[in-house]
Amino acid sequence: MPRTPTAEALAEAVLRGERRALARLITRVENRTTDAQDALATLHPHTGHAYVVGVTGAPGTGKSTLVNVLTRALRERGQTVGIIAVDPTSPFSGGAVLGDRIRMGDLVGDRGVFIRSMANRGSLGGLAATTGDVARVLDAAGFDVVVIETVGAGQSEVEIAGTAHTTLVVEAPGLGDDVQAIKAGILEIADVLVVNKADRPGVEHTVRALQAMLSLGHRLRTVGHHGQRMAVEETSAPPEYDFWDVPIVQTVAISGEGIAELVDALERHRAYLRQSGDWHARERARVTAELRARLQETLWERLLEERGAEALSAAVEQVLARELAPQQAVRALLNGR
Ligand SMILES: Nc1nc2c(ncn2[C@@H]2O[C@H](COP(=O)(O)OP(=O)(O)OP(=O)(O)O)[C@@H](O)[C@H]2O)c(=O)[nH]1
Ligand SMILES: [Mg+2]
Repeated sequence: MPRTPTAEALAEAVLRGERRALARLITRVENRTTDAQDALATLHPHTGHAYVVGVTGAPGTGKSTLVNVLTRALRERGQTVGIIAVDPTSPFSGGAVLGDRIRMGDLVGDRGVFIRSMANRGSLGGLAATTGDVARVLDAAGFDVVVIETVGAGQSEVEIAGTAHTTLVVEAPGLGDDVQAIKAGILEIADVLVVNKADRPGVEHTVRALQAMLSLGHRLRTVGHHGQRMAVEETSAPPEYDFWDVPIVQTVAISGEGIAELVDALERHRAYLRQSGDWHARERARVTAELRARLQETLWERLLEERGAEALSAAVEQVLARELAPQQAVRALLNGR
């Protein structure tokens, strides 16, 4: 391979299973180089096999430690695992890029595991898109499971959850706020709730609070699903696959306790997704959202390019001066007047 191979050549090498090419291609994808886009197109037909698991939660809940032991458990079951740790620096673990490497150190050297830390730079939308692209590269590289760790801090993990088939939301007792997830609306994206640090005091309290939240959410979902309140009282049991009851799994990541149960929960959710048709529904929703976001970005860029930034600021002035309504300004920009 030439010293500076094209992204296309790297993509071919990734498909042949070359690990160094994988790391190099991911760097280009992260930098969003033009030729990385072509490489992604080359890889696309080879994607769609990986099971993508999102792991999110408040800083310091033990996500990285959990991903480490989860990966080991998956390896014992013969699965290969690609890990993407997004923005792992938090005040809790203080520059955890290194920390994560050390903690995940025992996985280094295993060809069935690939770990990549990604800095949270640029816009959140850009981050979600890049994370999705990197996940796709790992998928094409043949990893059975792709794990994406994000720090629960708002919009980003909701967007990144859109990339995952299954989202784990990690809680821990005694973080000050009883159940931090509630505020961030993070519970809504949880397929499996993990109460980690189950060795710590207050774990029962956290579990009870989550149970209460879940039963509330369950009722709301049922109402939403049938479109009327009456339906809550409905007695006819739905077919088994029709409904996913979000399980709460207690773990102690530092000792590995509860990890077998967590792997079981993942496998049950994966089977549920397949049987219910949710797997395809989620992929369709994800692709729809992605095309929409990419179209918006492309059309916006094209408009700026064709009309120039001045035309846009001129339109802003006209709206401010009440010469044009915003609707008229948009029409004028689109029509090139
Ligand atoms: N007691 C106890 N400590 C744990 C457990 N799991 C993780 N920890 C510790 O909690 C601290 C934070 O763990 P991390 O795995 O870095 O947590 P994180 O959620 O990845 O942190 P950020 O990526 O910074 O948000 C570390 O000191 C871990 O050793 C657990 O089950 N019990
Ligand atoms: Mg971490």
